[in-house]
Amino acid sequence: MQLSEQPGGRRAAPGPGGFDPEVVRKDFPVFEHPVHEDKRLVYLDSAATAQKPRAVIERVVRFYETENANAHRGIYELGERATKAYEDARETCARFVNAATPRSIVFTRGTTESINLVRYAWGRANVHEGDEILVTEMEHHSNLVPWQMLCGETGATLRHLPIDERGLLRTDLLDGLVTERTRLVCVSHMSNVLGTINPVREVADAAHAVGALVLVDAAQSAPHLGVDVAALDCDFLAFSAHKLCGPTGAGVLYGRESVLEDMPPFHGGGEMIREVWSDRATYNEIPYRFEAGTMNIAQVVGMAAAIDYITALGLDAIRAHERELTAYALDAVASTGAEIYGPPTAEQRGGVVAFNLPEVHPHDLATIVDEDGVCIRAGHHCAQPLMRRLGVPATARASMYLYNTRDDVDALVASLEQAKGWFS
Ligand code: C6P
Repeated sequence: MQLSEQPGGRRAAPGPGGFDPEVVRKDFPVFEHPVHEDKRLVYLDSAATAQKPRAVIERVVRFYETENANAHRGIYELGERATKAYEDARETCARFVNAATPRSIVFTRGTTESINLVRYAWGRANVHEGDEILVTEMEHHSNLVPWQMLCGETGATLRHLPIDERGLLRTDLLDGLVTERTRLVCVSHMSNVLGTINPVREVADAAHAVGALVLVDAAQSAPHLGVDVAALDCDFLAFSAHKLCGPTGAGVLYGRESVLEDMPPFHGGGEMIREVWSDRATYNEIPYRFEAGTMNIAQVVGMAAAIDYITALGLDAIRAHERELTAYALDAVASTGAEIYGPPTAEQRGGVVAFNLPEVHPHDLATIVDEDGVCIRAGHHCAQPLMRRLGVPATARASMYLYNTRDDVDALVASLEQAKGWFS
């Protein structure tokens, strides 16, 4: 962690439990810059993308200034520095998800690409007519549309695990929905709309009992809860750097080593090959078999710096802070008369609060609160089937992270109250 110096060179004192969001906030240069000329930035859209601490920005700059070359190409010293930074990042990611080996870590551009890699490389080889893929009713389009496409290509059937009225997964229905025809179960660890934290291990056990594999969309959980692929017992897990304070353009696909070993490549091109003839090629070992062409090296290095940053702060401390802030936000937003979607308690959800104010379109709401420097997202949040299940076309959504404080929630609520006044 890069603790910010206070004026006079003293470090700010940490709050109870050693975690103080006011101190953390100072690590993020974006908060030094007002919006709308003089408004304090109230950033409540971290589920879309997180802000970047100085440690990450400086690491990317240092890479470009002192290590920049292509990875796994140049045998000169600069090239070796780039390769080392890139491969060190793989080890950081392996430790972060508790993978047994860095060979299980494939770099991608983010969660969406990670899931599409599985769709193409694993799906085309393993999913056939008559097979079934099970997804949940709360999936982001990234963990839904690729499976619709794969089913369309192969003649497999897509099935859906419903949610209940509180936005919790109906795991009681797993027995009937996971059958000997099921090849893959795809589940989000934490919903980007409802915030629901799903019982992934229970889903994985049901899938494995019939020989199916499990893919976990950890886009929201990796930054806020941390993930442990051994404890989850998943076969694939995907996340993006940009939601955990890292750069855009980098992400990870974790794959169980034995599963990756048996998978054909995704993209064809440089570095993913062992030997090439004019009419055929043999392929590299894992994970390089899945990393064709020049990768986003600086972004991957920045992702490792982001992981170092959040792990130094402690995922448990981040989660405890977000749980406390979410409980506060659930009460505060409810006090405006808004309808809130998702589980009722902060224990069951991450720091995401999707809501609607009666009679106010969420897009209008987001535009109005922006005038006060408050950034929230409005829309379907790339989860249109879930919106239909909730019976709404769209919601507003406030999402919190390690740098948010009660002041941010208070600013949102004050702005919502003002917006209500305009529409009454
Ligand atoms: N959700 C949101 O505002 P990418 O874009 O590939 O980094 O992540 C896709 C993705 C996959 N799964 C979940 C659960 C997600 O939340 C996201 C991204 C953002 O909710 C942008 S739509």
